[in-house]
Amino acid sequence: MGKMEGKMKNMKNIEKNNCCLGKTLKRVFLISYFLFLIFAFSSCSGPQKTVSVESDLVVVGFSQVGSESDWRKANTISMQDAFSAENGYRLILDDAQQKQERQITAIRNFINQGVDYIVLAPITMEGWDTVLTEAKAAGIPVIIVDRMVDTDDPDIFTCWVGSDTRREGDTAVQWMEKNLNGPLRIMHLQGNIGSSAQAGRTDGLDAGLQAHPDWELVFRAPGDFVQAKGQELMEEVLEKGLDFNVIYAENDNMAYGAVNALKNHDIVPGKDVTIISFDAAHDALHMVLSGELNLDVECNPLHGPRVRALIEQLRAGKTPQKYTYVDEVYFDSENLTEEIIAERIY
Ligand code: GYE
Repeated sequence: MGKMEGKMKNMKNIEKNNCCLGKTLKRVFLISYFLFLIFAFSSCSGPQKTVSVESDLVVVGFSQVGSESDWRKANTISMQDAFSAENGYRLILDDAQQKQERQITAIRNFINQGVDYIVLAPITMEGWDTVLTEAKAAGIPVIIVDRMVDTDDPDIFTCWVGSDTRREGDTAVQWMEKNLNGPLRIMHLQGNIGSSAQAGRTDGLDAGLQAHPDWELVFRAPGDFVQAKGQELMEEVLEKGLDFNVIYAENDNMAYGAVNALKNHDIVPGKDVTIISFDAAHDALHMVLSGELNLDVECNPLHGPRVRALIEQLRAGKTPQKYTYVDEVYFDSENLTEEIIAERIY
């Protein structure tokens, strides 16, 4: 092979190599482009998918009173479980920390966000007309849960579910009539003044006081359903040296506080003093069994599935019953057992 021929061959090889290199580059480019398209499409469809899944969820704004008691905490959990994403809901939970202004702000935020339903556990009965009229004008159904609202226009809310707290008070009074011998000197720890839970239980006791001249009200003050406040009030009463033989605590947490205060003063709860409470939370029921509490009137906090059932009726175009009262019982040493406590969720 001559020199010239050799050079030509080398040139061809270089050309051939260049050509292969070009093809390879082209391939790499095409593959990258292809991969880029796949990535671009998949990343486009990602968020779209999430949005469409999310937009299928029914949005519920829930204005909760606070977390003042075991009852309230159980109630919040019940709502969160019932309105989970698996059940097709997105729950926006607002804890108002026992302040009505915060509940009103929360409802206005729900209206601005355009939620599908508003659920309100109202701290007090009064003061809802304006904001609920705003919700109605925005076309958002409002379900009231647990406590009542007091309004001249019941059309500003769709329906209500909760406890008959006046009946709970009457149950306690009937139990006192049957189980205690007068004269009674009663020390009364009240819940949030102006809430239907307080009003019902207080009205029940007042009717009892009216009917029994040998029942005397020694002390009455609000402990806002909070354990620490119940204990503080009880300490105050003990320091004042007031004489009493019954404590009527409008919820379990205030009863726990009262029991602690009695123990601090070497008074035996349930024996030296009869203690009546409301809610029937697990810890309180154990105290009924051990004899530290004498009566616990049940107040059921498991409203989540009940509120969901109401919303499901509304979604199906039905008109739910305006008021739904939950059936409740009471517990004392006569009817309570470990098995009963073990079966109870709350
Ligand atoms: O008894 C109390 C809670 O509104 C029925 O509120 C509810 C009451 C309940 O904090 O423990």
